[in-house]
Amino acid sequence: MKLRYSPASPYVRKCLVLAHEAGLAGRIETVPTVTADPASGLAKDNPLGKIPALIVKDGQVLFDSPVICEYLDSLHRRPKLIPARGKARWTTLRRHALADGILDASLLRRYESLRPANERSPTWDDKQRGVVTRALDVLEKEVKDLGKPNAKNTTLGHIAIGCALGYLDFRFAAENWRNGRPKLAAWYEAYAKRPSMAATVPKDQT
Ligand SMILES: N[C@@H](CCC(=O)N[C@@H](CS)C(=O)NCC(=O)O)C(=O)O
Repeated sequence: MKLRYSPASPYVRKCLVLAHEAGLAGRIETVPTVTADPASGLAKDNPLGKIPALIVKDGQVLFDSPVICEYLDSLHRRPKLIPARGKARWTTLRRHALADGILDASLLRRYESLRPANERSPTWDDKQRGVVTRALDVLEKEVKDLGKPNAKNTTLGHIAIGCALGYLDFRFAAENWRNGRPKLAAWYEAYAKRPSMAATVPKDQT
């Protein structure tokens, strides 16, 4: 499988962390892709022009990280990272959605910050920052339910939350999301040590 990839993308990271947890990382060939570069050919693979995009055996291209995660989770025989049914499934999907919401709002803020100063909207930035703040406050309340970060209880929900917090450290370190959220900070400190997270620490594409 080939994965359209950037080491800076938190959505890509989510897929790779899941691949590591599932024992599939060795089957994924990463294809460094600069989304803004038309020569990358990305639009041919994903008309939405986004990474991650996963090119599978029969040539089909899967995109949007939730779809890719679902596909990868179907390929292995370890305990599933997306529970098949029951409360565990809905809790996992809700956590995934909450963490992706943090990412979506943070990416909007990141893109806004890269626009020329006279085209930026502080109102827009405040709105997105508010989204992130509210979601983090919910996580601080719910983090006790995540349990100890270990291979046994890891789900896509945990992975997505870990990647979202890692992205805040990567791009918004000065805002220090840990302030007032000691329980979430402690959980993340332990979770970030998982080999799957340590192997995928974000960095700028060179
Ligand atoms: N919902 C998508 C979001 C993917 C996304 O926004 N990726 C960013 C990189 S972190 C991207 O490709 N941005 C390029 C663009 O929006 O033009 C997913 O979960 O895969």
